[in-house]
Amino acid sequence: MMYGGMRGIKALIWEPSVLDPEEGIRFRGKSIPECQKLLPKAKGGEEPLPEGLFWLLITGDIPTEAQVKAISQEWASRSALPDHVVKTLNSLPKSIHPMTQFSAAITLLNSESEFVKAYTGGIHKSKYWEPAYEDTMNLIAKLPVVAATIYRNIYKGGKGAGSVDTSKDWSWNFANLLGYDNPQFTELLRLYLTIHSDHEGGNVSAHTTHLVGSALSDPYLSFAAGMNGLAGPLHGLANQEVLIWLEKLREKVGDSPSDEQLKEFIWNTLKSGQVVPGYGHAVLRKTDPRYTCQREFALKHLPDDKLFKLVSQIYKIVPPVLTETGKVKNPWPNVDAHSGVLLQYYGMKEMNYYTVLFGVSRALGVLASLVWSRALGLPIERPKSLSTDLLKKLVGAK
Ligand code: CMX
Repeated sequence: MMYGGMRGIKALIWEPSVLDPEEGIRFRGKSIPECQKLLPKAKGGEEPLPEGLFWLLITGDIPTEAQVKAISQEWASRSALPDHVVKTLNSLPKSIHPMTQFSAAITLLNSESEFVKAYTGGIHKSKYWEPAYEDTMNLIAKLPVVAATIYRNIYKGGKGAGSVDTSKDWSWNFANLLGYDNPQFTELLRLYLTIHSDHEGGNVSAHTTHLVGSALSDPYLSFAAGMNGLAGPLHGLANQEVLIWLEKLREKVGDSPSDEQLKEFIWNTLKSGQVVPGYGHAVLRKTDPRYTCQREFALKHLPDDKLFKLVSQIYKIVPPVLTETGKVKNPWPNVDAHSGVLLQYYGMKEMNYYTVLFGVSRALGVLASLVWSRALGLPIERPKSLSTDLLKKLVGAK
C-alpha cells in the first residue's frame, strides 16, 4: 500500500460524499439520478442547480426552492473581484495555461480572507469554522468571475461579456460571463457543475485541499493547492487530454473509423507507453455514473453529433482492450471521457480551458468539507513515513 499510492487505506474523514467502487458517487447518501430528481431546478429547466447540491453537501439536507434562491442571490452579491486580482489576470500572457492562471488568481484572493483576519485577531479555535464558511461562500461566489475573466482574456481578446445579475442563478451568470446565451448550454453547465463537485476525500484535489487546510492555511490557499493537483493529467486535466487524444485519432482515421482502426489506434497509444485518457479509476470498478448522466444528456440533446457517435463507439472498444492488457483494474470510462464532447457541441472548443470548469465545480465539495474539518476541530495532518531500509527491518526482510 505504501508503494502503491495508498490505495484502500481508510485514513480520512469526509462528510459530503462517499464513493462506492461499483455504484459510484453518493452525495450525502444520494446518487446522481436521485439528486437530478430531488434538487430544485431553474424555472423551465430539467437539471439540478449546483447551489442546491452545495446546500446538500454542507448541511446533509435537500433544500427548498427558496433556500436555493437565497444561495444564488448570496453568491451573486459576493461575486466582485478586488482590483489587484483583475489587474494581475489582465496582465498575464495568453500563453500561460488557464489552470495556472486560475490557481494564481485564487491564491491572490487570500487578501480577502476572513479566516486570516479572525486568526490574526485571536479567534478561539472552536469558532474557526465560521470565518472558514464566510471564505467558502465568498470564494465560490467569485470563481465564475475569475474563470470567465481568464476565458475572455485568453480566447476572446479580453472583451467582457455581461455582468453578474443578482436575480439569476450561479450557472446562468457563469454562462453569461463566458459569453454563452444558449439556454441548453446553461442547462449543461448546471449539470456539469453539479456532478464534478465532489468525489469523496482521497482524490488528489480533495485530499490536497484538506491537507493544506489542516495547517490552518485559509480556504483560498487550501483550494488553490487543490487546483494545482486537479491540473495534473492523471486527474482533472484528463478532460483536456481526452479531446487532444480524440483529435489525434480523427487526424489518423477520420470521423467514422472502423472498429478495427479504433482498436489499432488504442493499442498504439498503449504500446507507446501512454494512458488512454478518460478511462480507468483508482476506486471505481464500473462505468462512472458521471459519464452515464452526460451520455444521457447527449442522447437527449445531440444524438446525431459525429463526435458523440465516435465517443460512443470508443466506449465499446476501449474496455476490452484495456482488459486484455491484464493490468488495468478498471477498464471503464470516467467522468472525463465525456465532458469535452458536450462542450464542443455548444461551441466551447477551447479544450485547454476545460479543467477550469471542473475546478469551479470542485470548489463546492472540497470547501464544504473544509468547513466541516474546522468545525470538527481536526488536527494538522501528519502521517508517518519510513525509508525502504526501515520498512525492510519492520517486515523482517533480509
Ligand atoms: N490507459 C492505460 N493504462 C492504464 C489506464 C488507462 N486508462 N488506467 C490504468 N492503467 C495502467 C496504469 O498506468 C498502471 O500501469 P503500470 O502498472 O504500468 O504502472 C496499471 O494500469 C494499473 O493501474 P490501476 O491500478 O488500474 O490504476 P491507478 O489507480 O494506478 O490509476 C488512473 C488510476 C485514473 C490514474 C488511471 O486509470 C489513468 O491513468 N487513467 C487515465 C487518465 C484519466 O482518465 N484520469 C482521470 C481520472 C478521473 C479524474 O480524476 O478526473
